[in-house]
Amino acid sequence: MQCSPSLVLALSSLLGALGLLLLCLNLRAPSRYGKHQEKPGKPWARLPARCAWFLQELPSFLVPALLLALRSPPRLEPLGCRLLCGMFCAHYFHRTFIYSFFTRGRPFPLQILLFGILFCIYNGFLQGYYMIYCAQYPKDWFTDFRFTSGVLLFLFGMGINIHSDILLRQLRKPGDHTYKIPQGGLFTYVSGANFFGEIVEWFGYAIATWSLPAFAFALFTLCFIGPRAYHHHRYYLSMFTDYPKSRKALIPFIF
Ligand code: NDX
Repeated sequence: MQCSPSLVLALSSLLGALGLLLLCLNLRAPSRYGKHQEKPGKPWARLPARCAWFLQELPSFLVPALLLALRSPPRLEPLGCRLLCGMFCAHYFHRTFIYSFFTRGRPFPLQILLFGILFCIYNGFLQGYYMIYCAQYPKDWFTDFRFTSGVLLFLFGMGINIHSDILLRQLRKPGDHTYKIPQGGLFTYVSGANFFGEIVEWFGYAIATWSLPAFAFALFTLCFIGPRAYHHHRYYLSMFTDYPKSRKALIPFIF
C-alpha cells in the first residue's frame, strides 16, 4: 500500500466536518443513548450494553491492528507504527476488552450501535493508514517538545477518563440502571469528568503525533462529547435538587 496524501486530506476533512455537524445537532438534542434515551424502545431494537460497547469499539482496535499486521514495504514509518500501537491501539484495547466487559450501562439502541460501528471502522482505518504509511518523523522526535508534552497530556487524560468511568460504574450494583450523583475524582469539579479526560487524551495524541487525522479526531471528540457533558449537567440539575451548585459541566471552574 502506498500513502495517498489526498485520501488522508479528504478523510480527515470529512471527520472534522462530521464533528461540526454533530456539534450543531447535539447542541439542540443529545445522542439518544444512556440517560438521554427517550423511551426504552422495543427489546429487539436494543443490545445489552456490554455486547454493544464491545462490538462498537472493536473495529477501532482491529482495523489499525490488521493494517499493522498486513503492512508491506516500501513506505513504512516505524515510529508512526510504535506511536499507533502505544497510544491509539492501547486506548481501544482498554475500551474494547476491559471497559466493555465491566460496564453496567443500560441496553444500547441498535441503530446508534450500527452508526457507531461504521464510525469506528472509518476512524480506525484513517488513523492506522496515516500512521503506518504516511507519517514521517525525524530521528530525534522523541526529544521534541510536541512529543513529550503530547504523551504526558495523553496519559493524564487517559488516567482521568479511566478513573472517572470506574467511579460511574461503582454508583451501581449489577442489574441496577438508576442514576445517582457522581462523587469523587474530577467529578468534584465537573459533571462530565470522563468526557474531559477523553478530550484531553485525544488532543495529547494529536500533539504527540502532530498529524492531521489525529487533530481531526480530537476535534470530533470535542464536538461529540463536549455537548454530551453539557446535557448530562442539565439532566443532573433537573433531577437532583441537592446537586452541587459549584460543579461545572465540562471544564473545571470555567464551563
Ligand atoms: N461511542 C465515541 N450520527 C459513540 C457511540 C455513538 O466511543 O454519526 C463516539 C464512542 C456514536 C458516536 C461514538 C459517534 C457519532 C455517532 C454516534 C451515534 C450517532 C452518531 C455515530 C462512536 C452519528 C449521525 C449519523 C446523525 C451523523 O445507563 P447508562 O448507559 O447511562 O450508564 C452509564 C453510566 N452512568 C451512570 N451510572 C449511574 N449514575 C450516573 N449518574 C451515571 N452517569 C452515567 O456510566 C454508562 O454505563 C457509563 C458512562 O456513561 P456516560 O454517558 O458518561 O458515557 P458514554 O457516552 O456512555 O461514553 C462511555 C465512554 C466514555 O469514557 C467516553 O469518554 C467514551 O466512551 N466516548 C464516548 C463517545 C465517543 C467518544 C468516546 C469519542 O468520540 N472519543
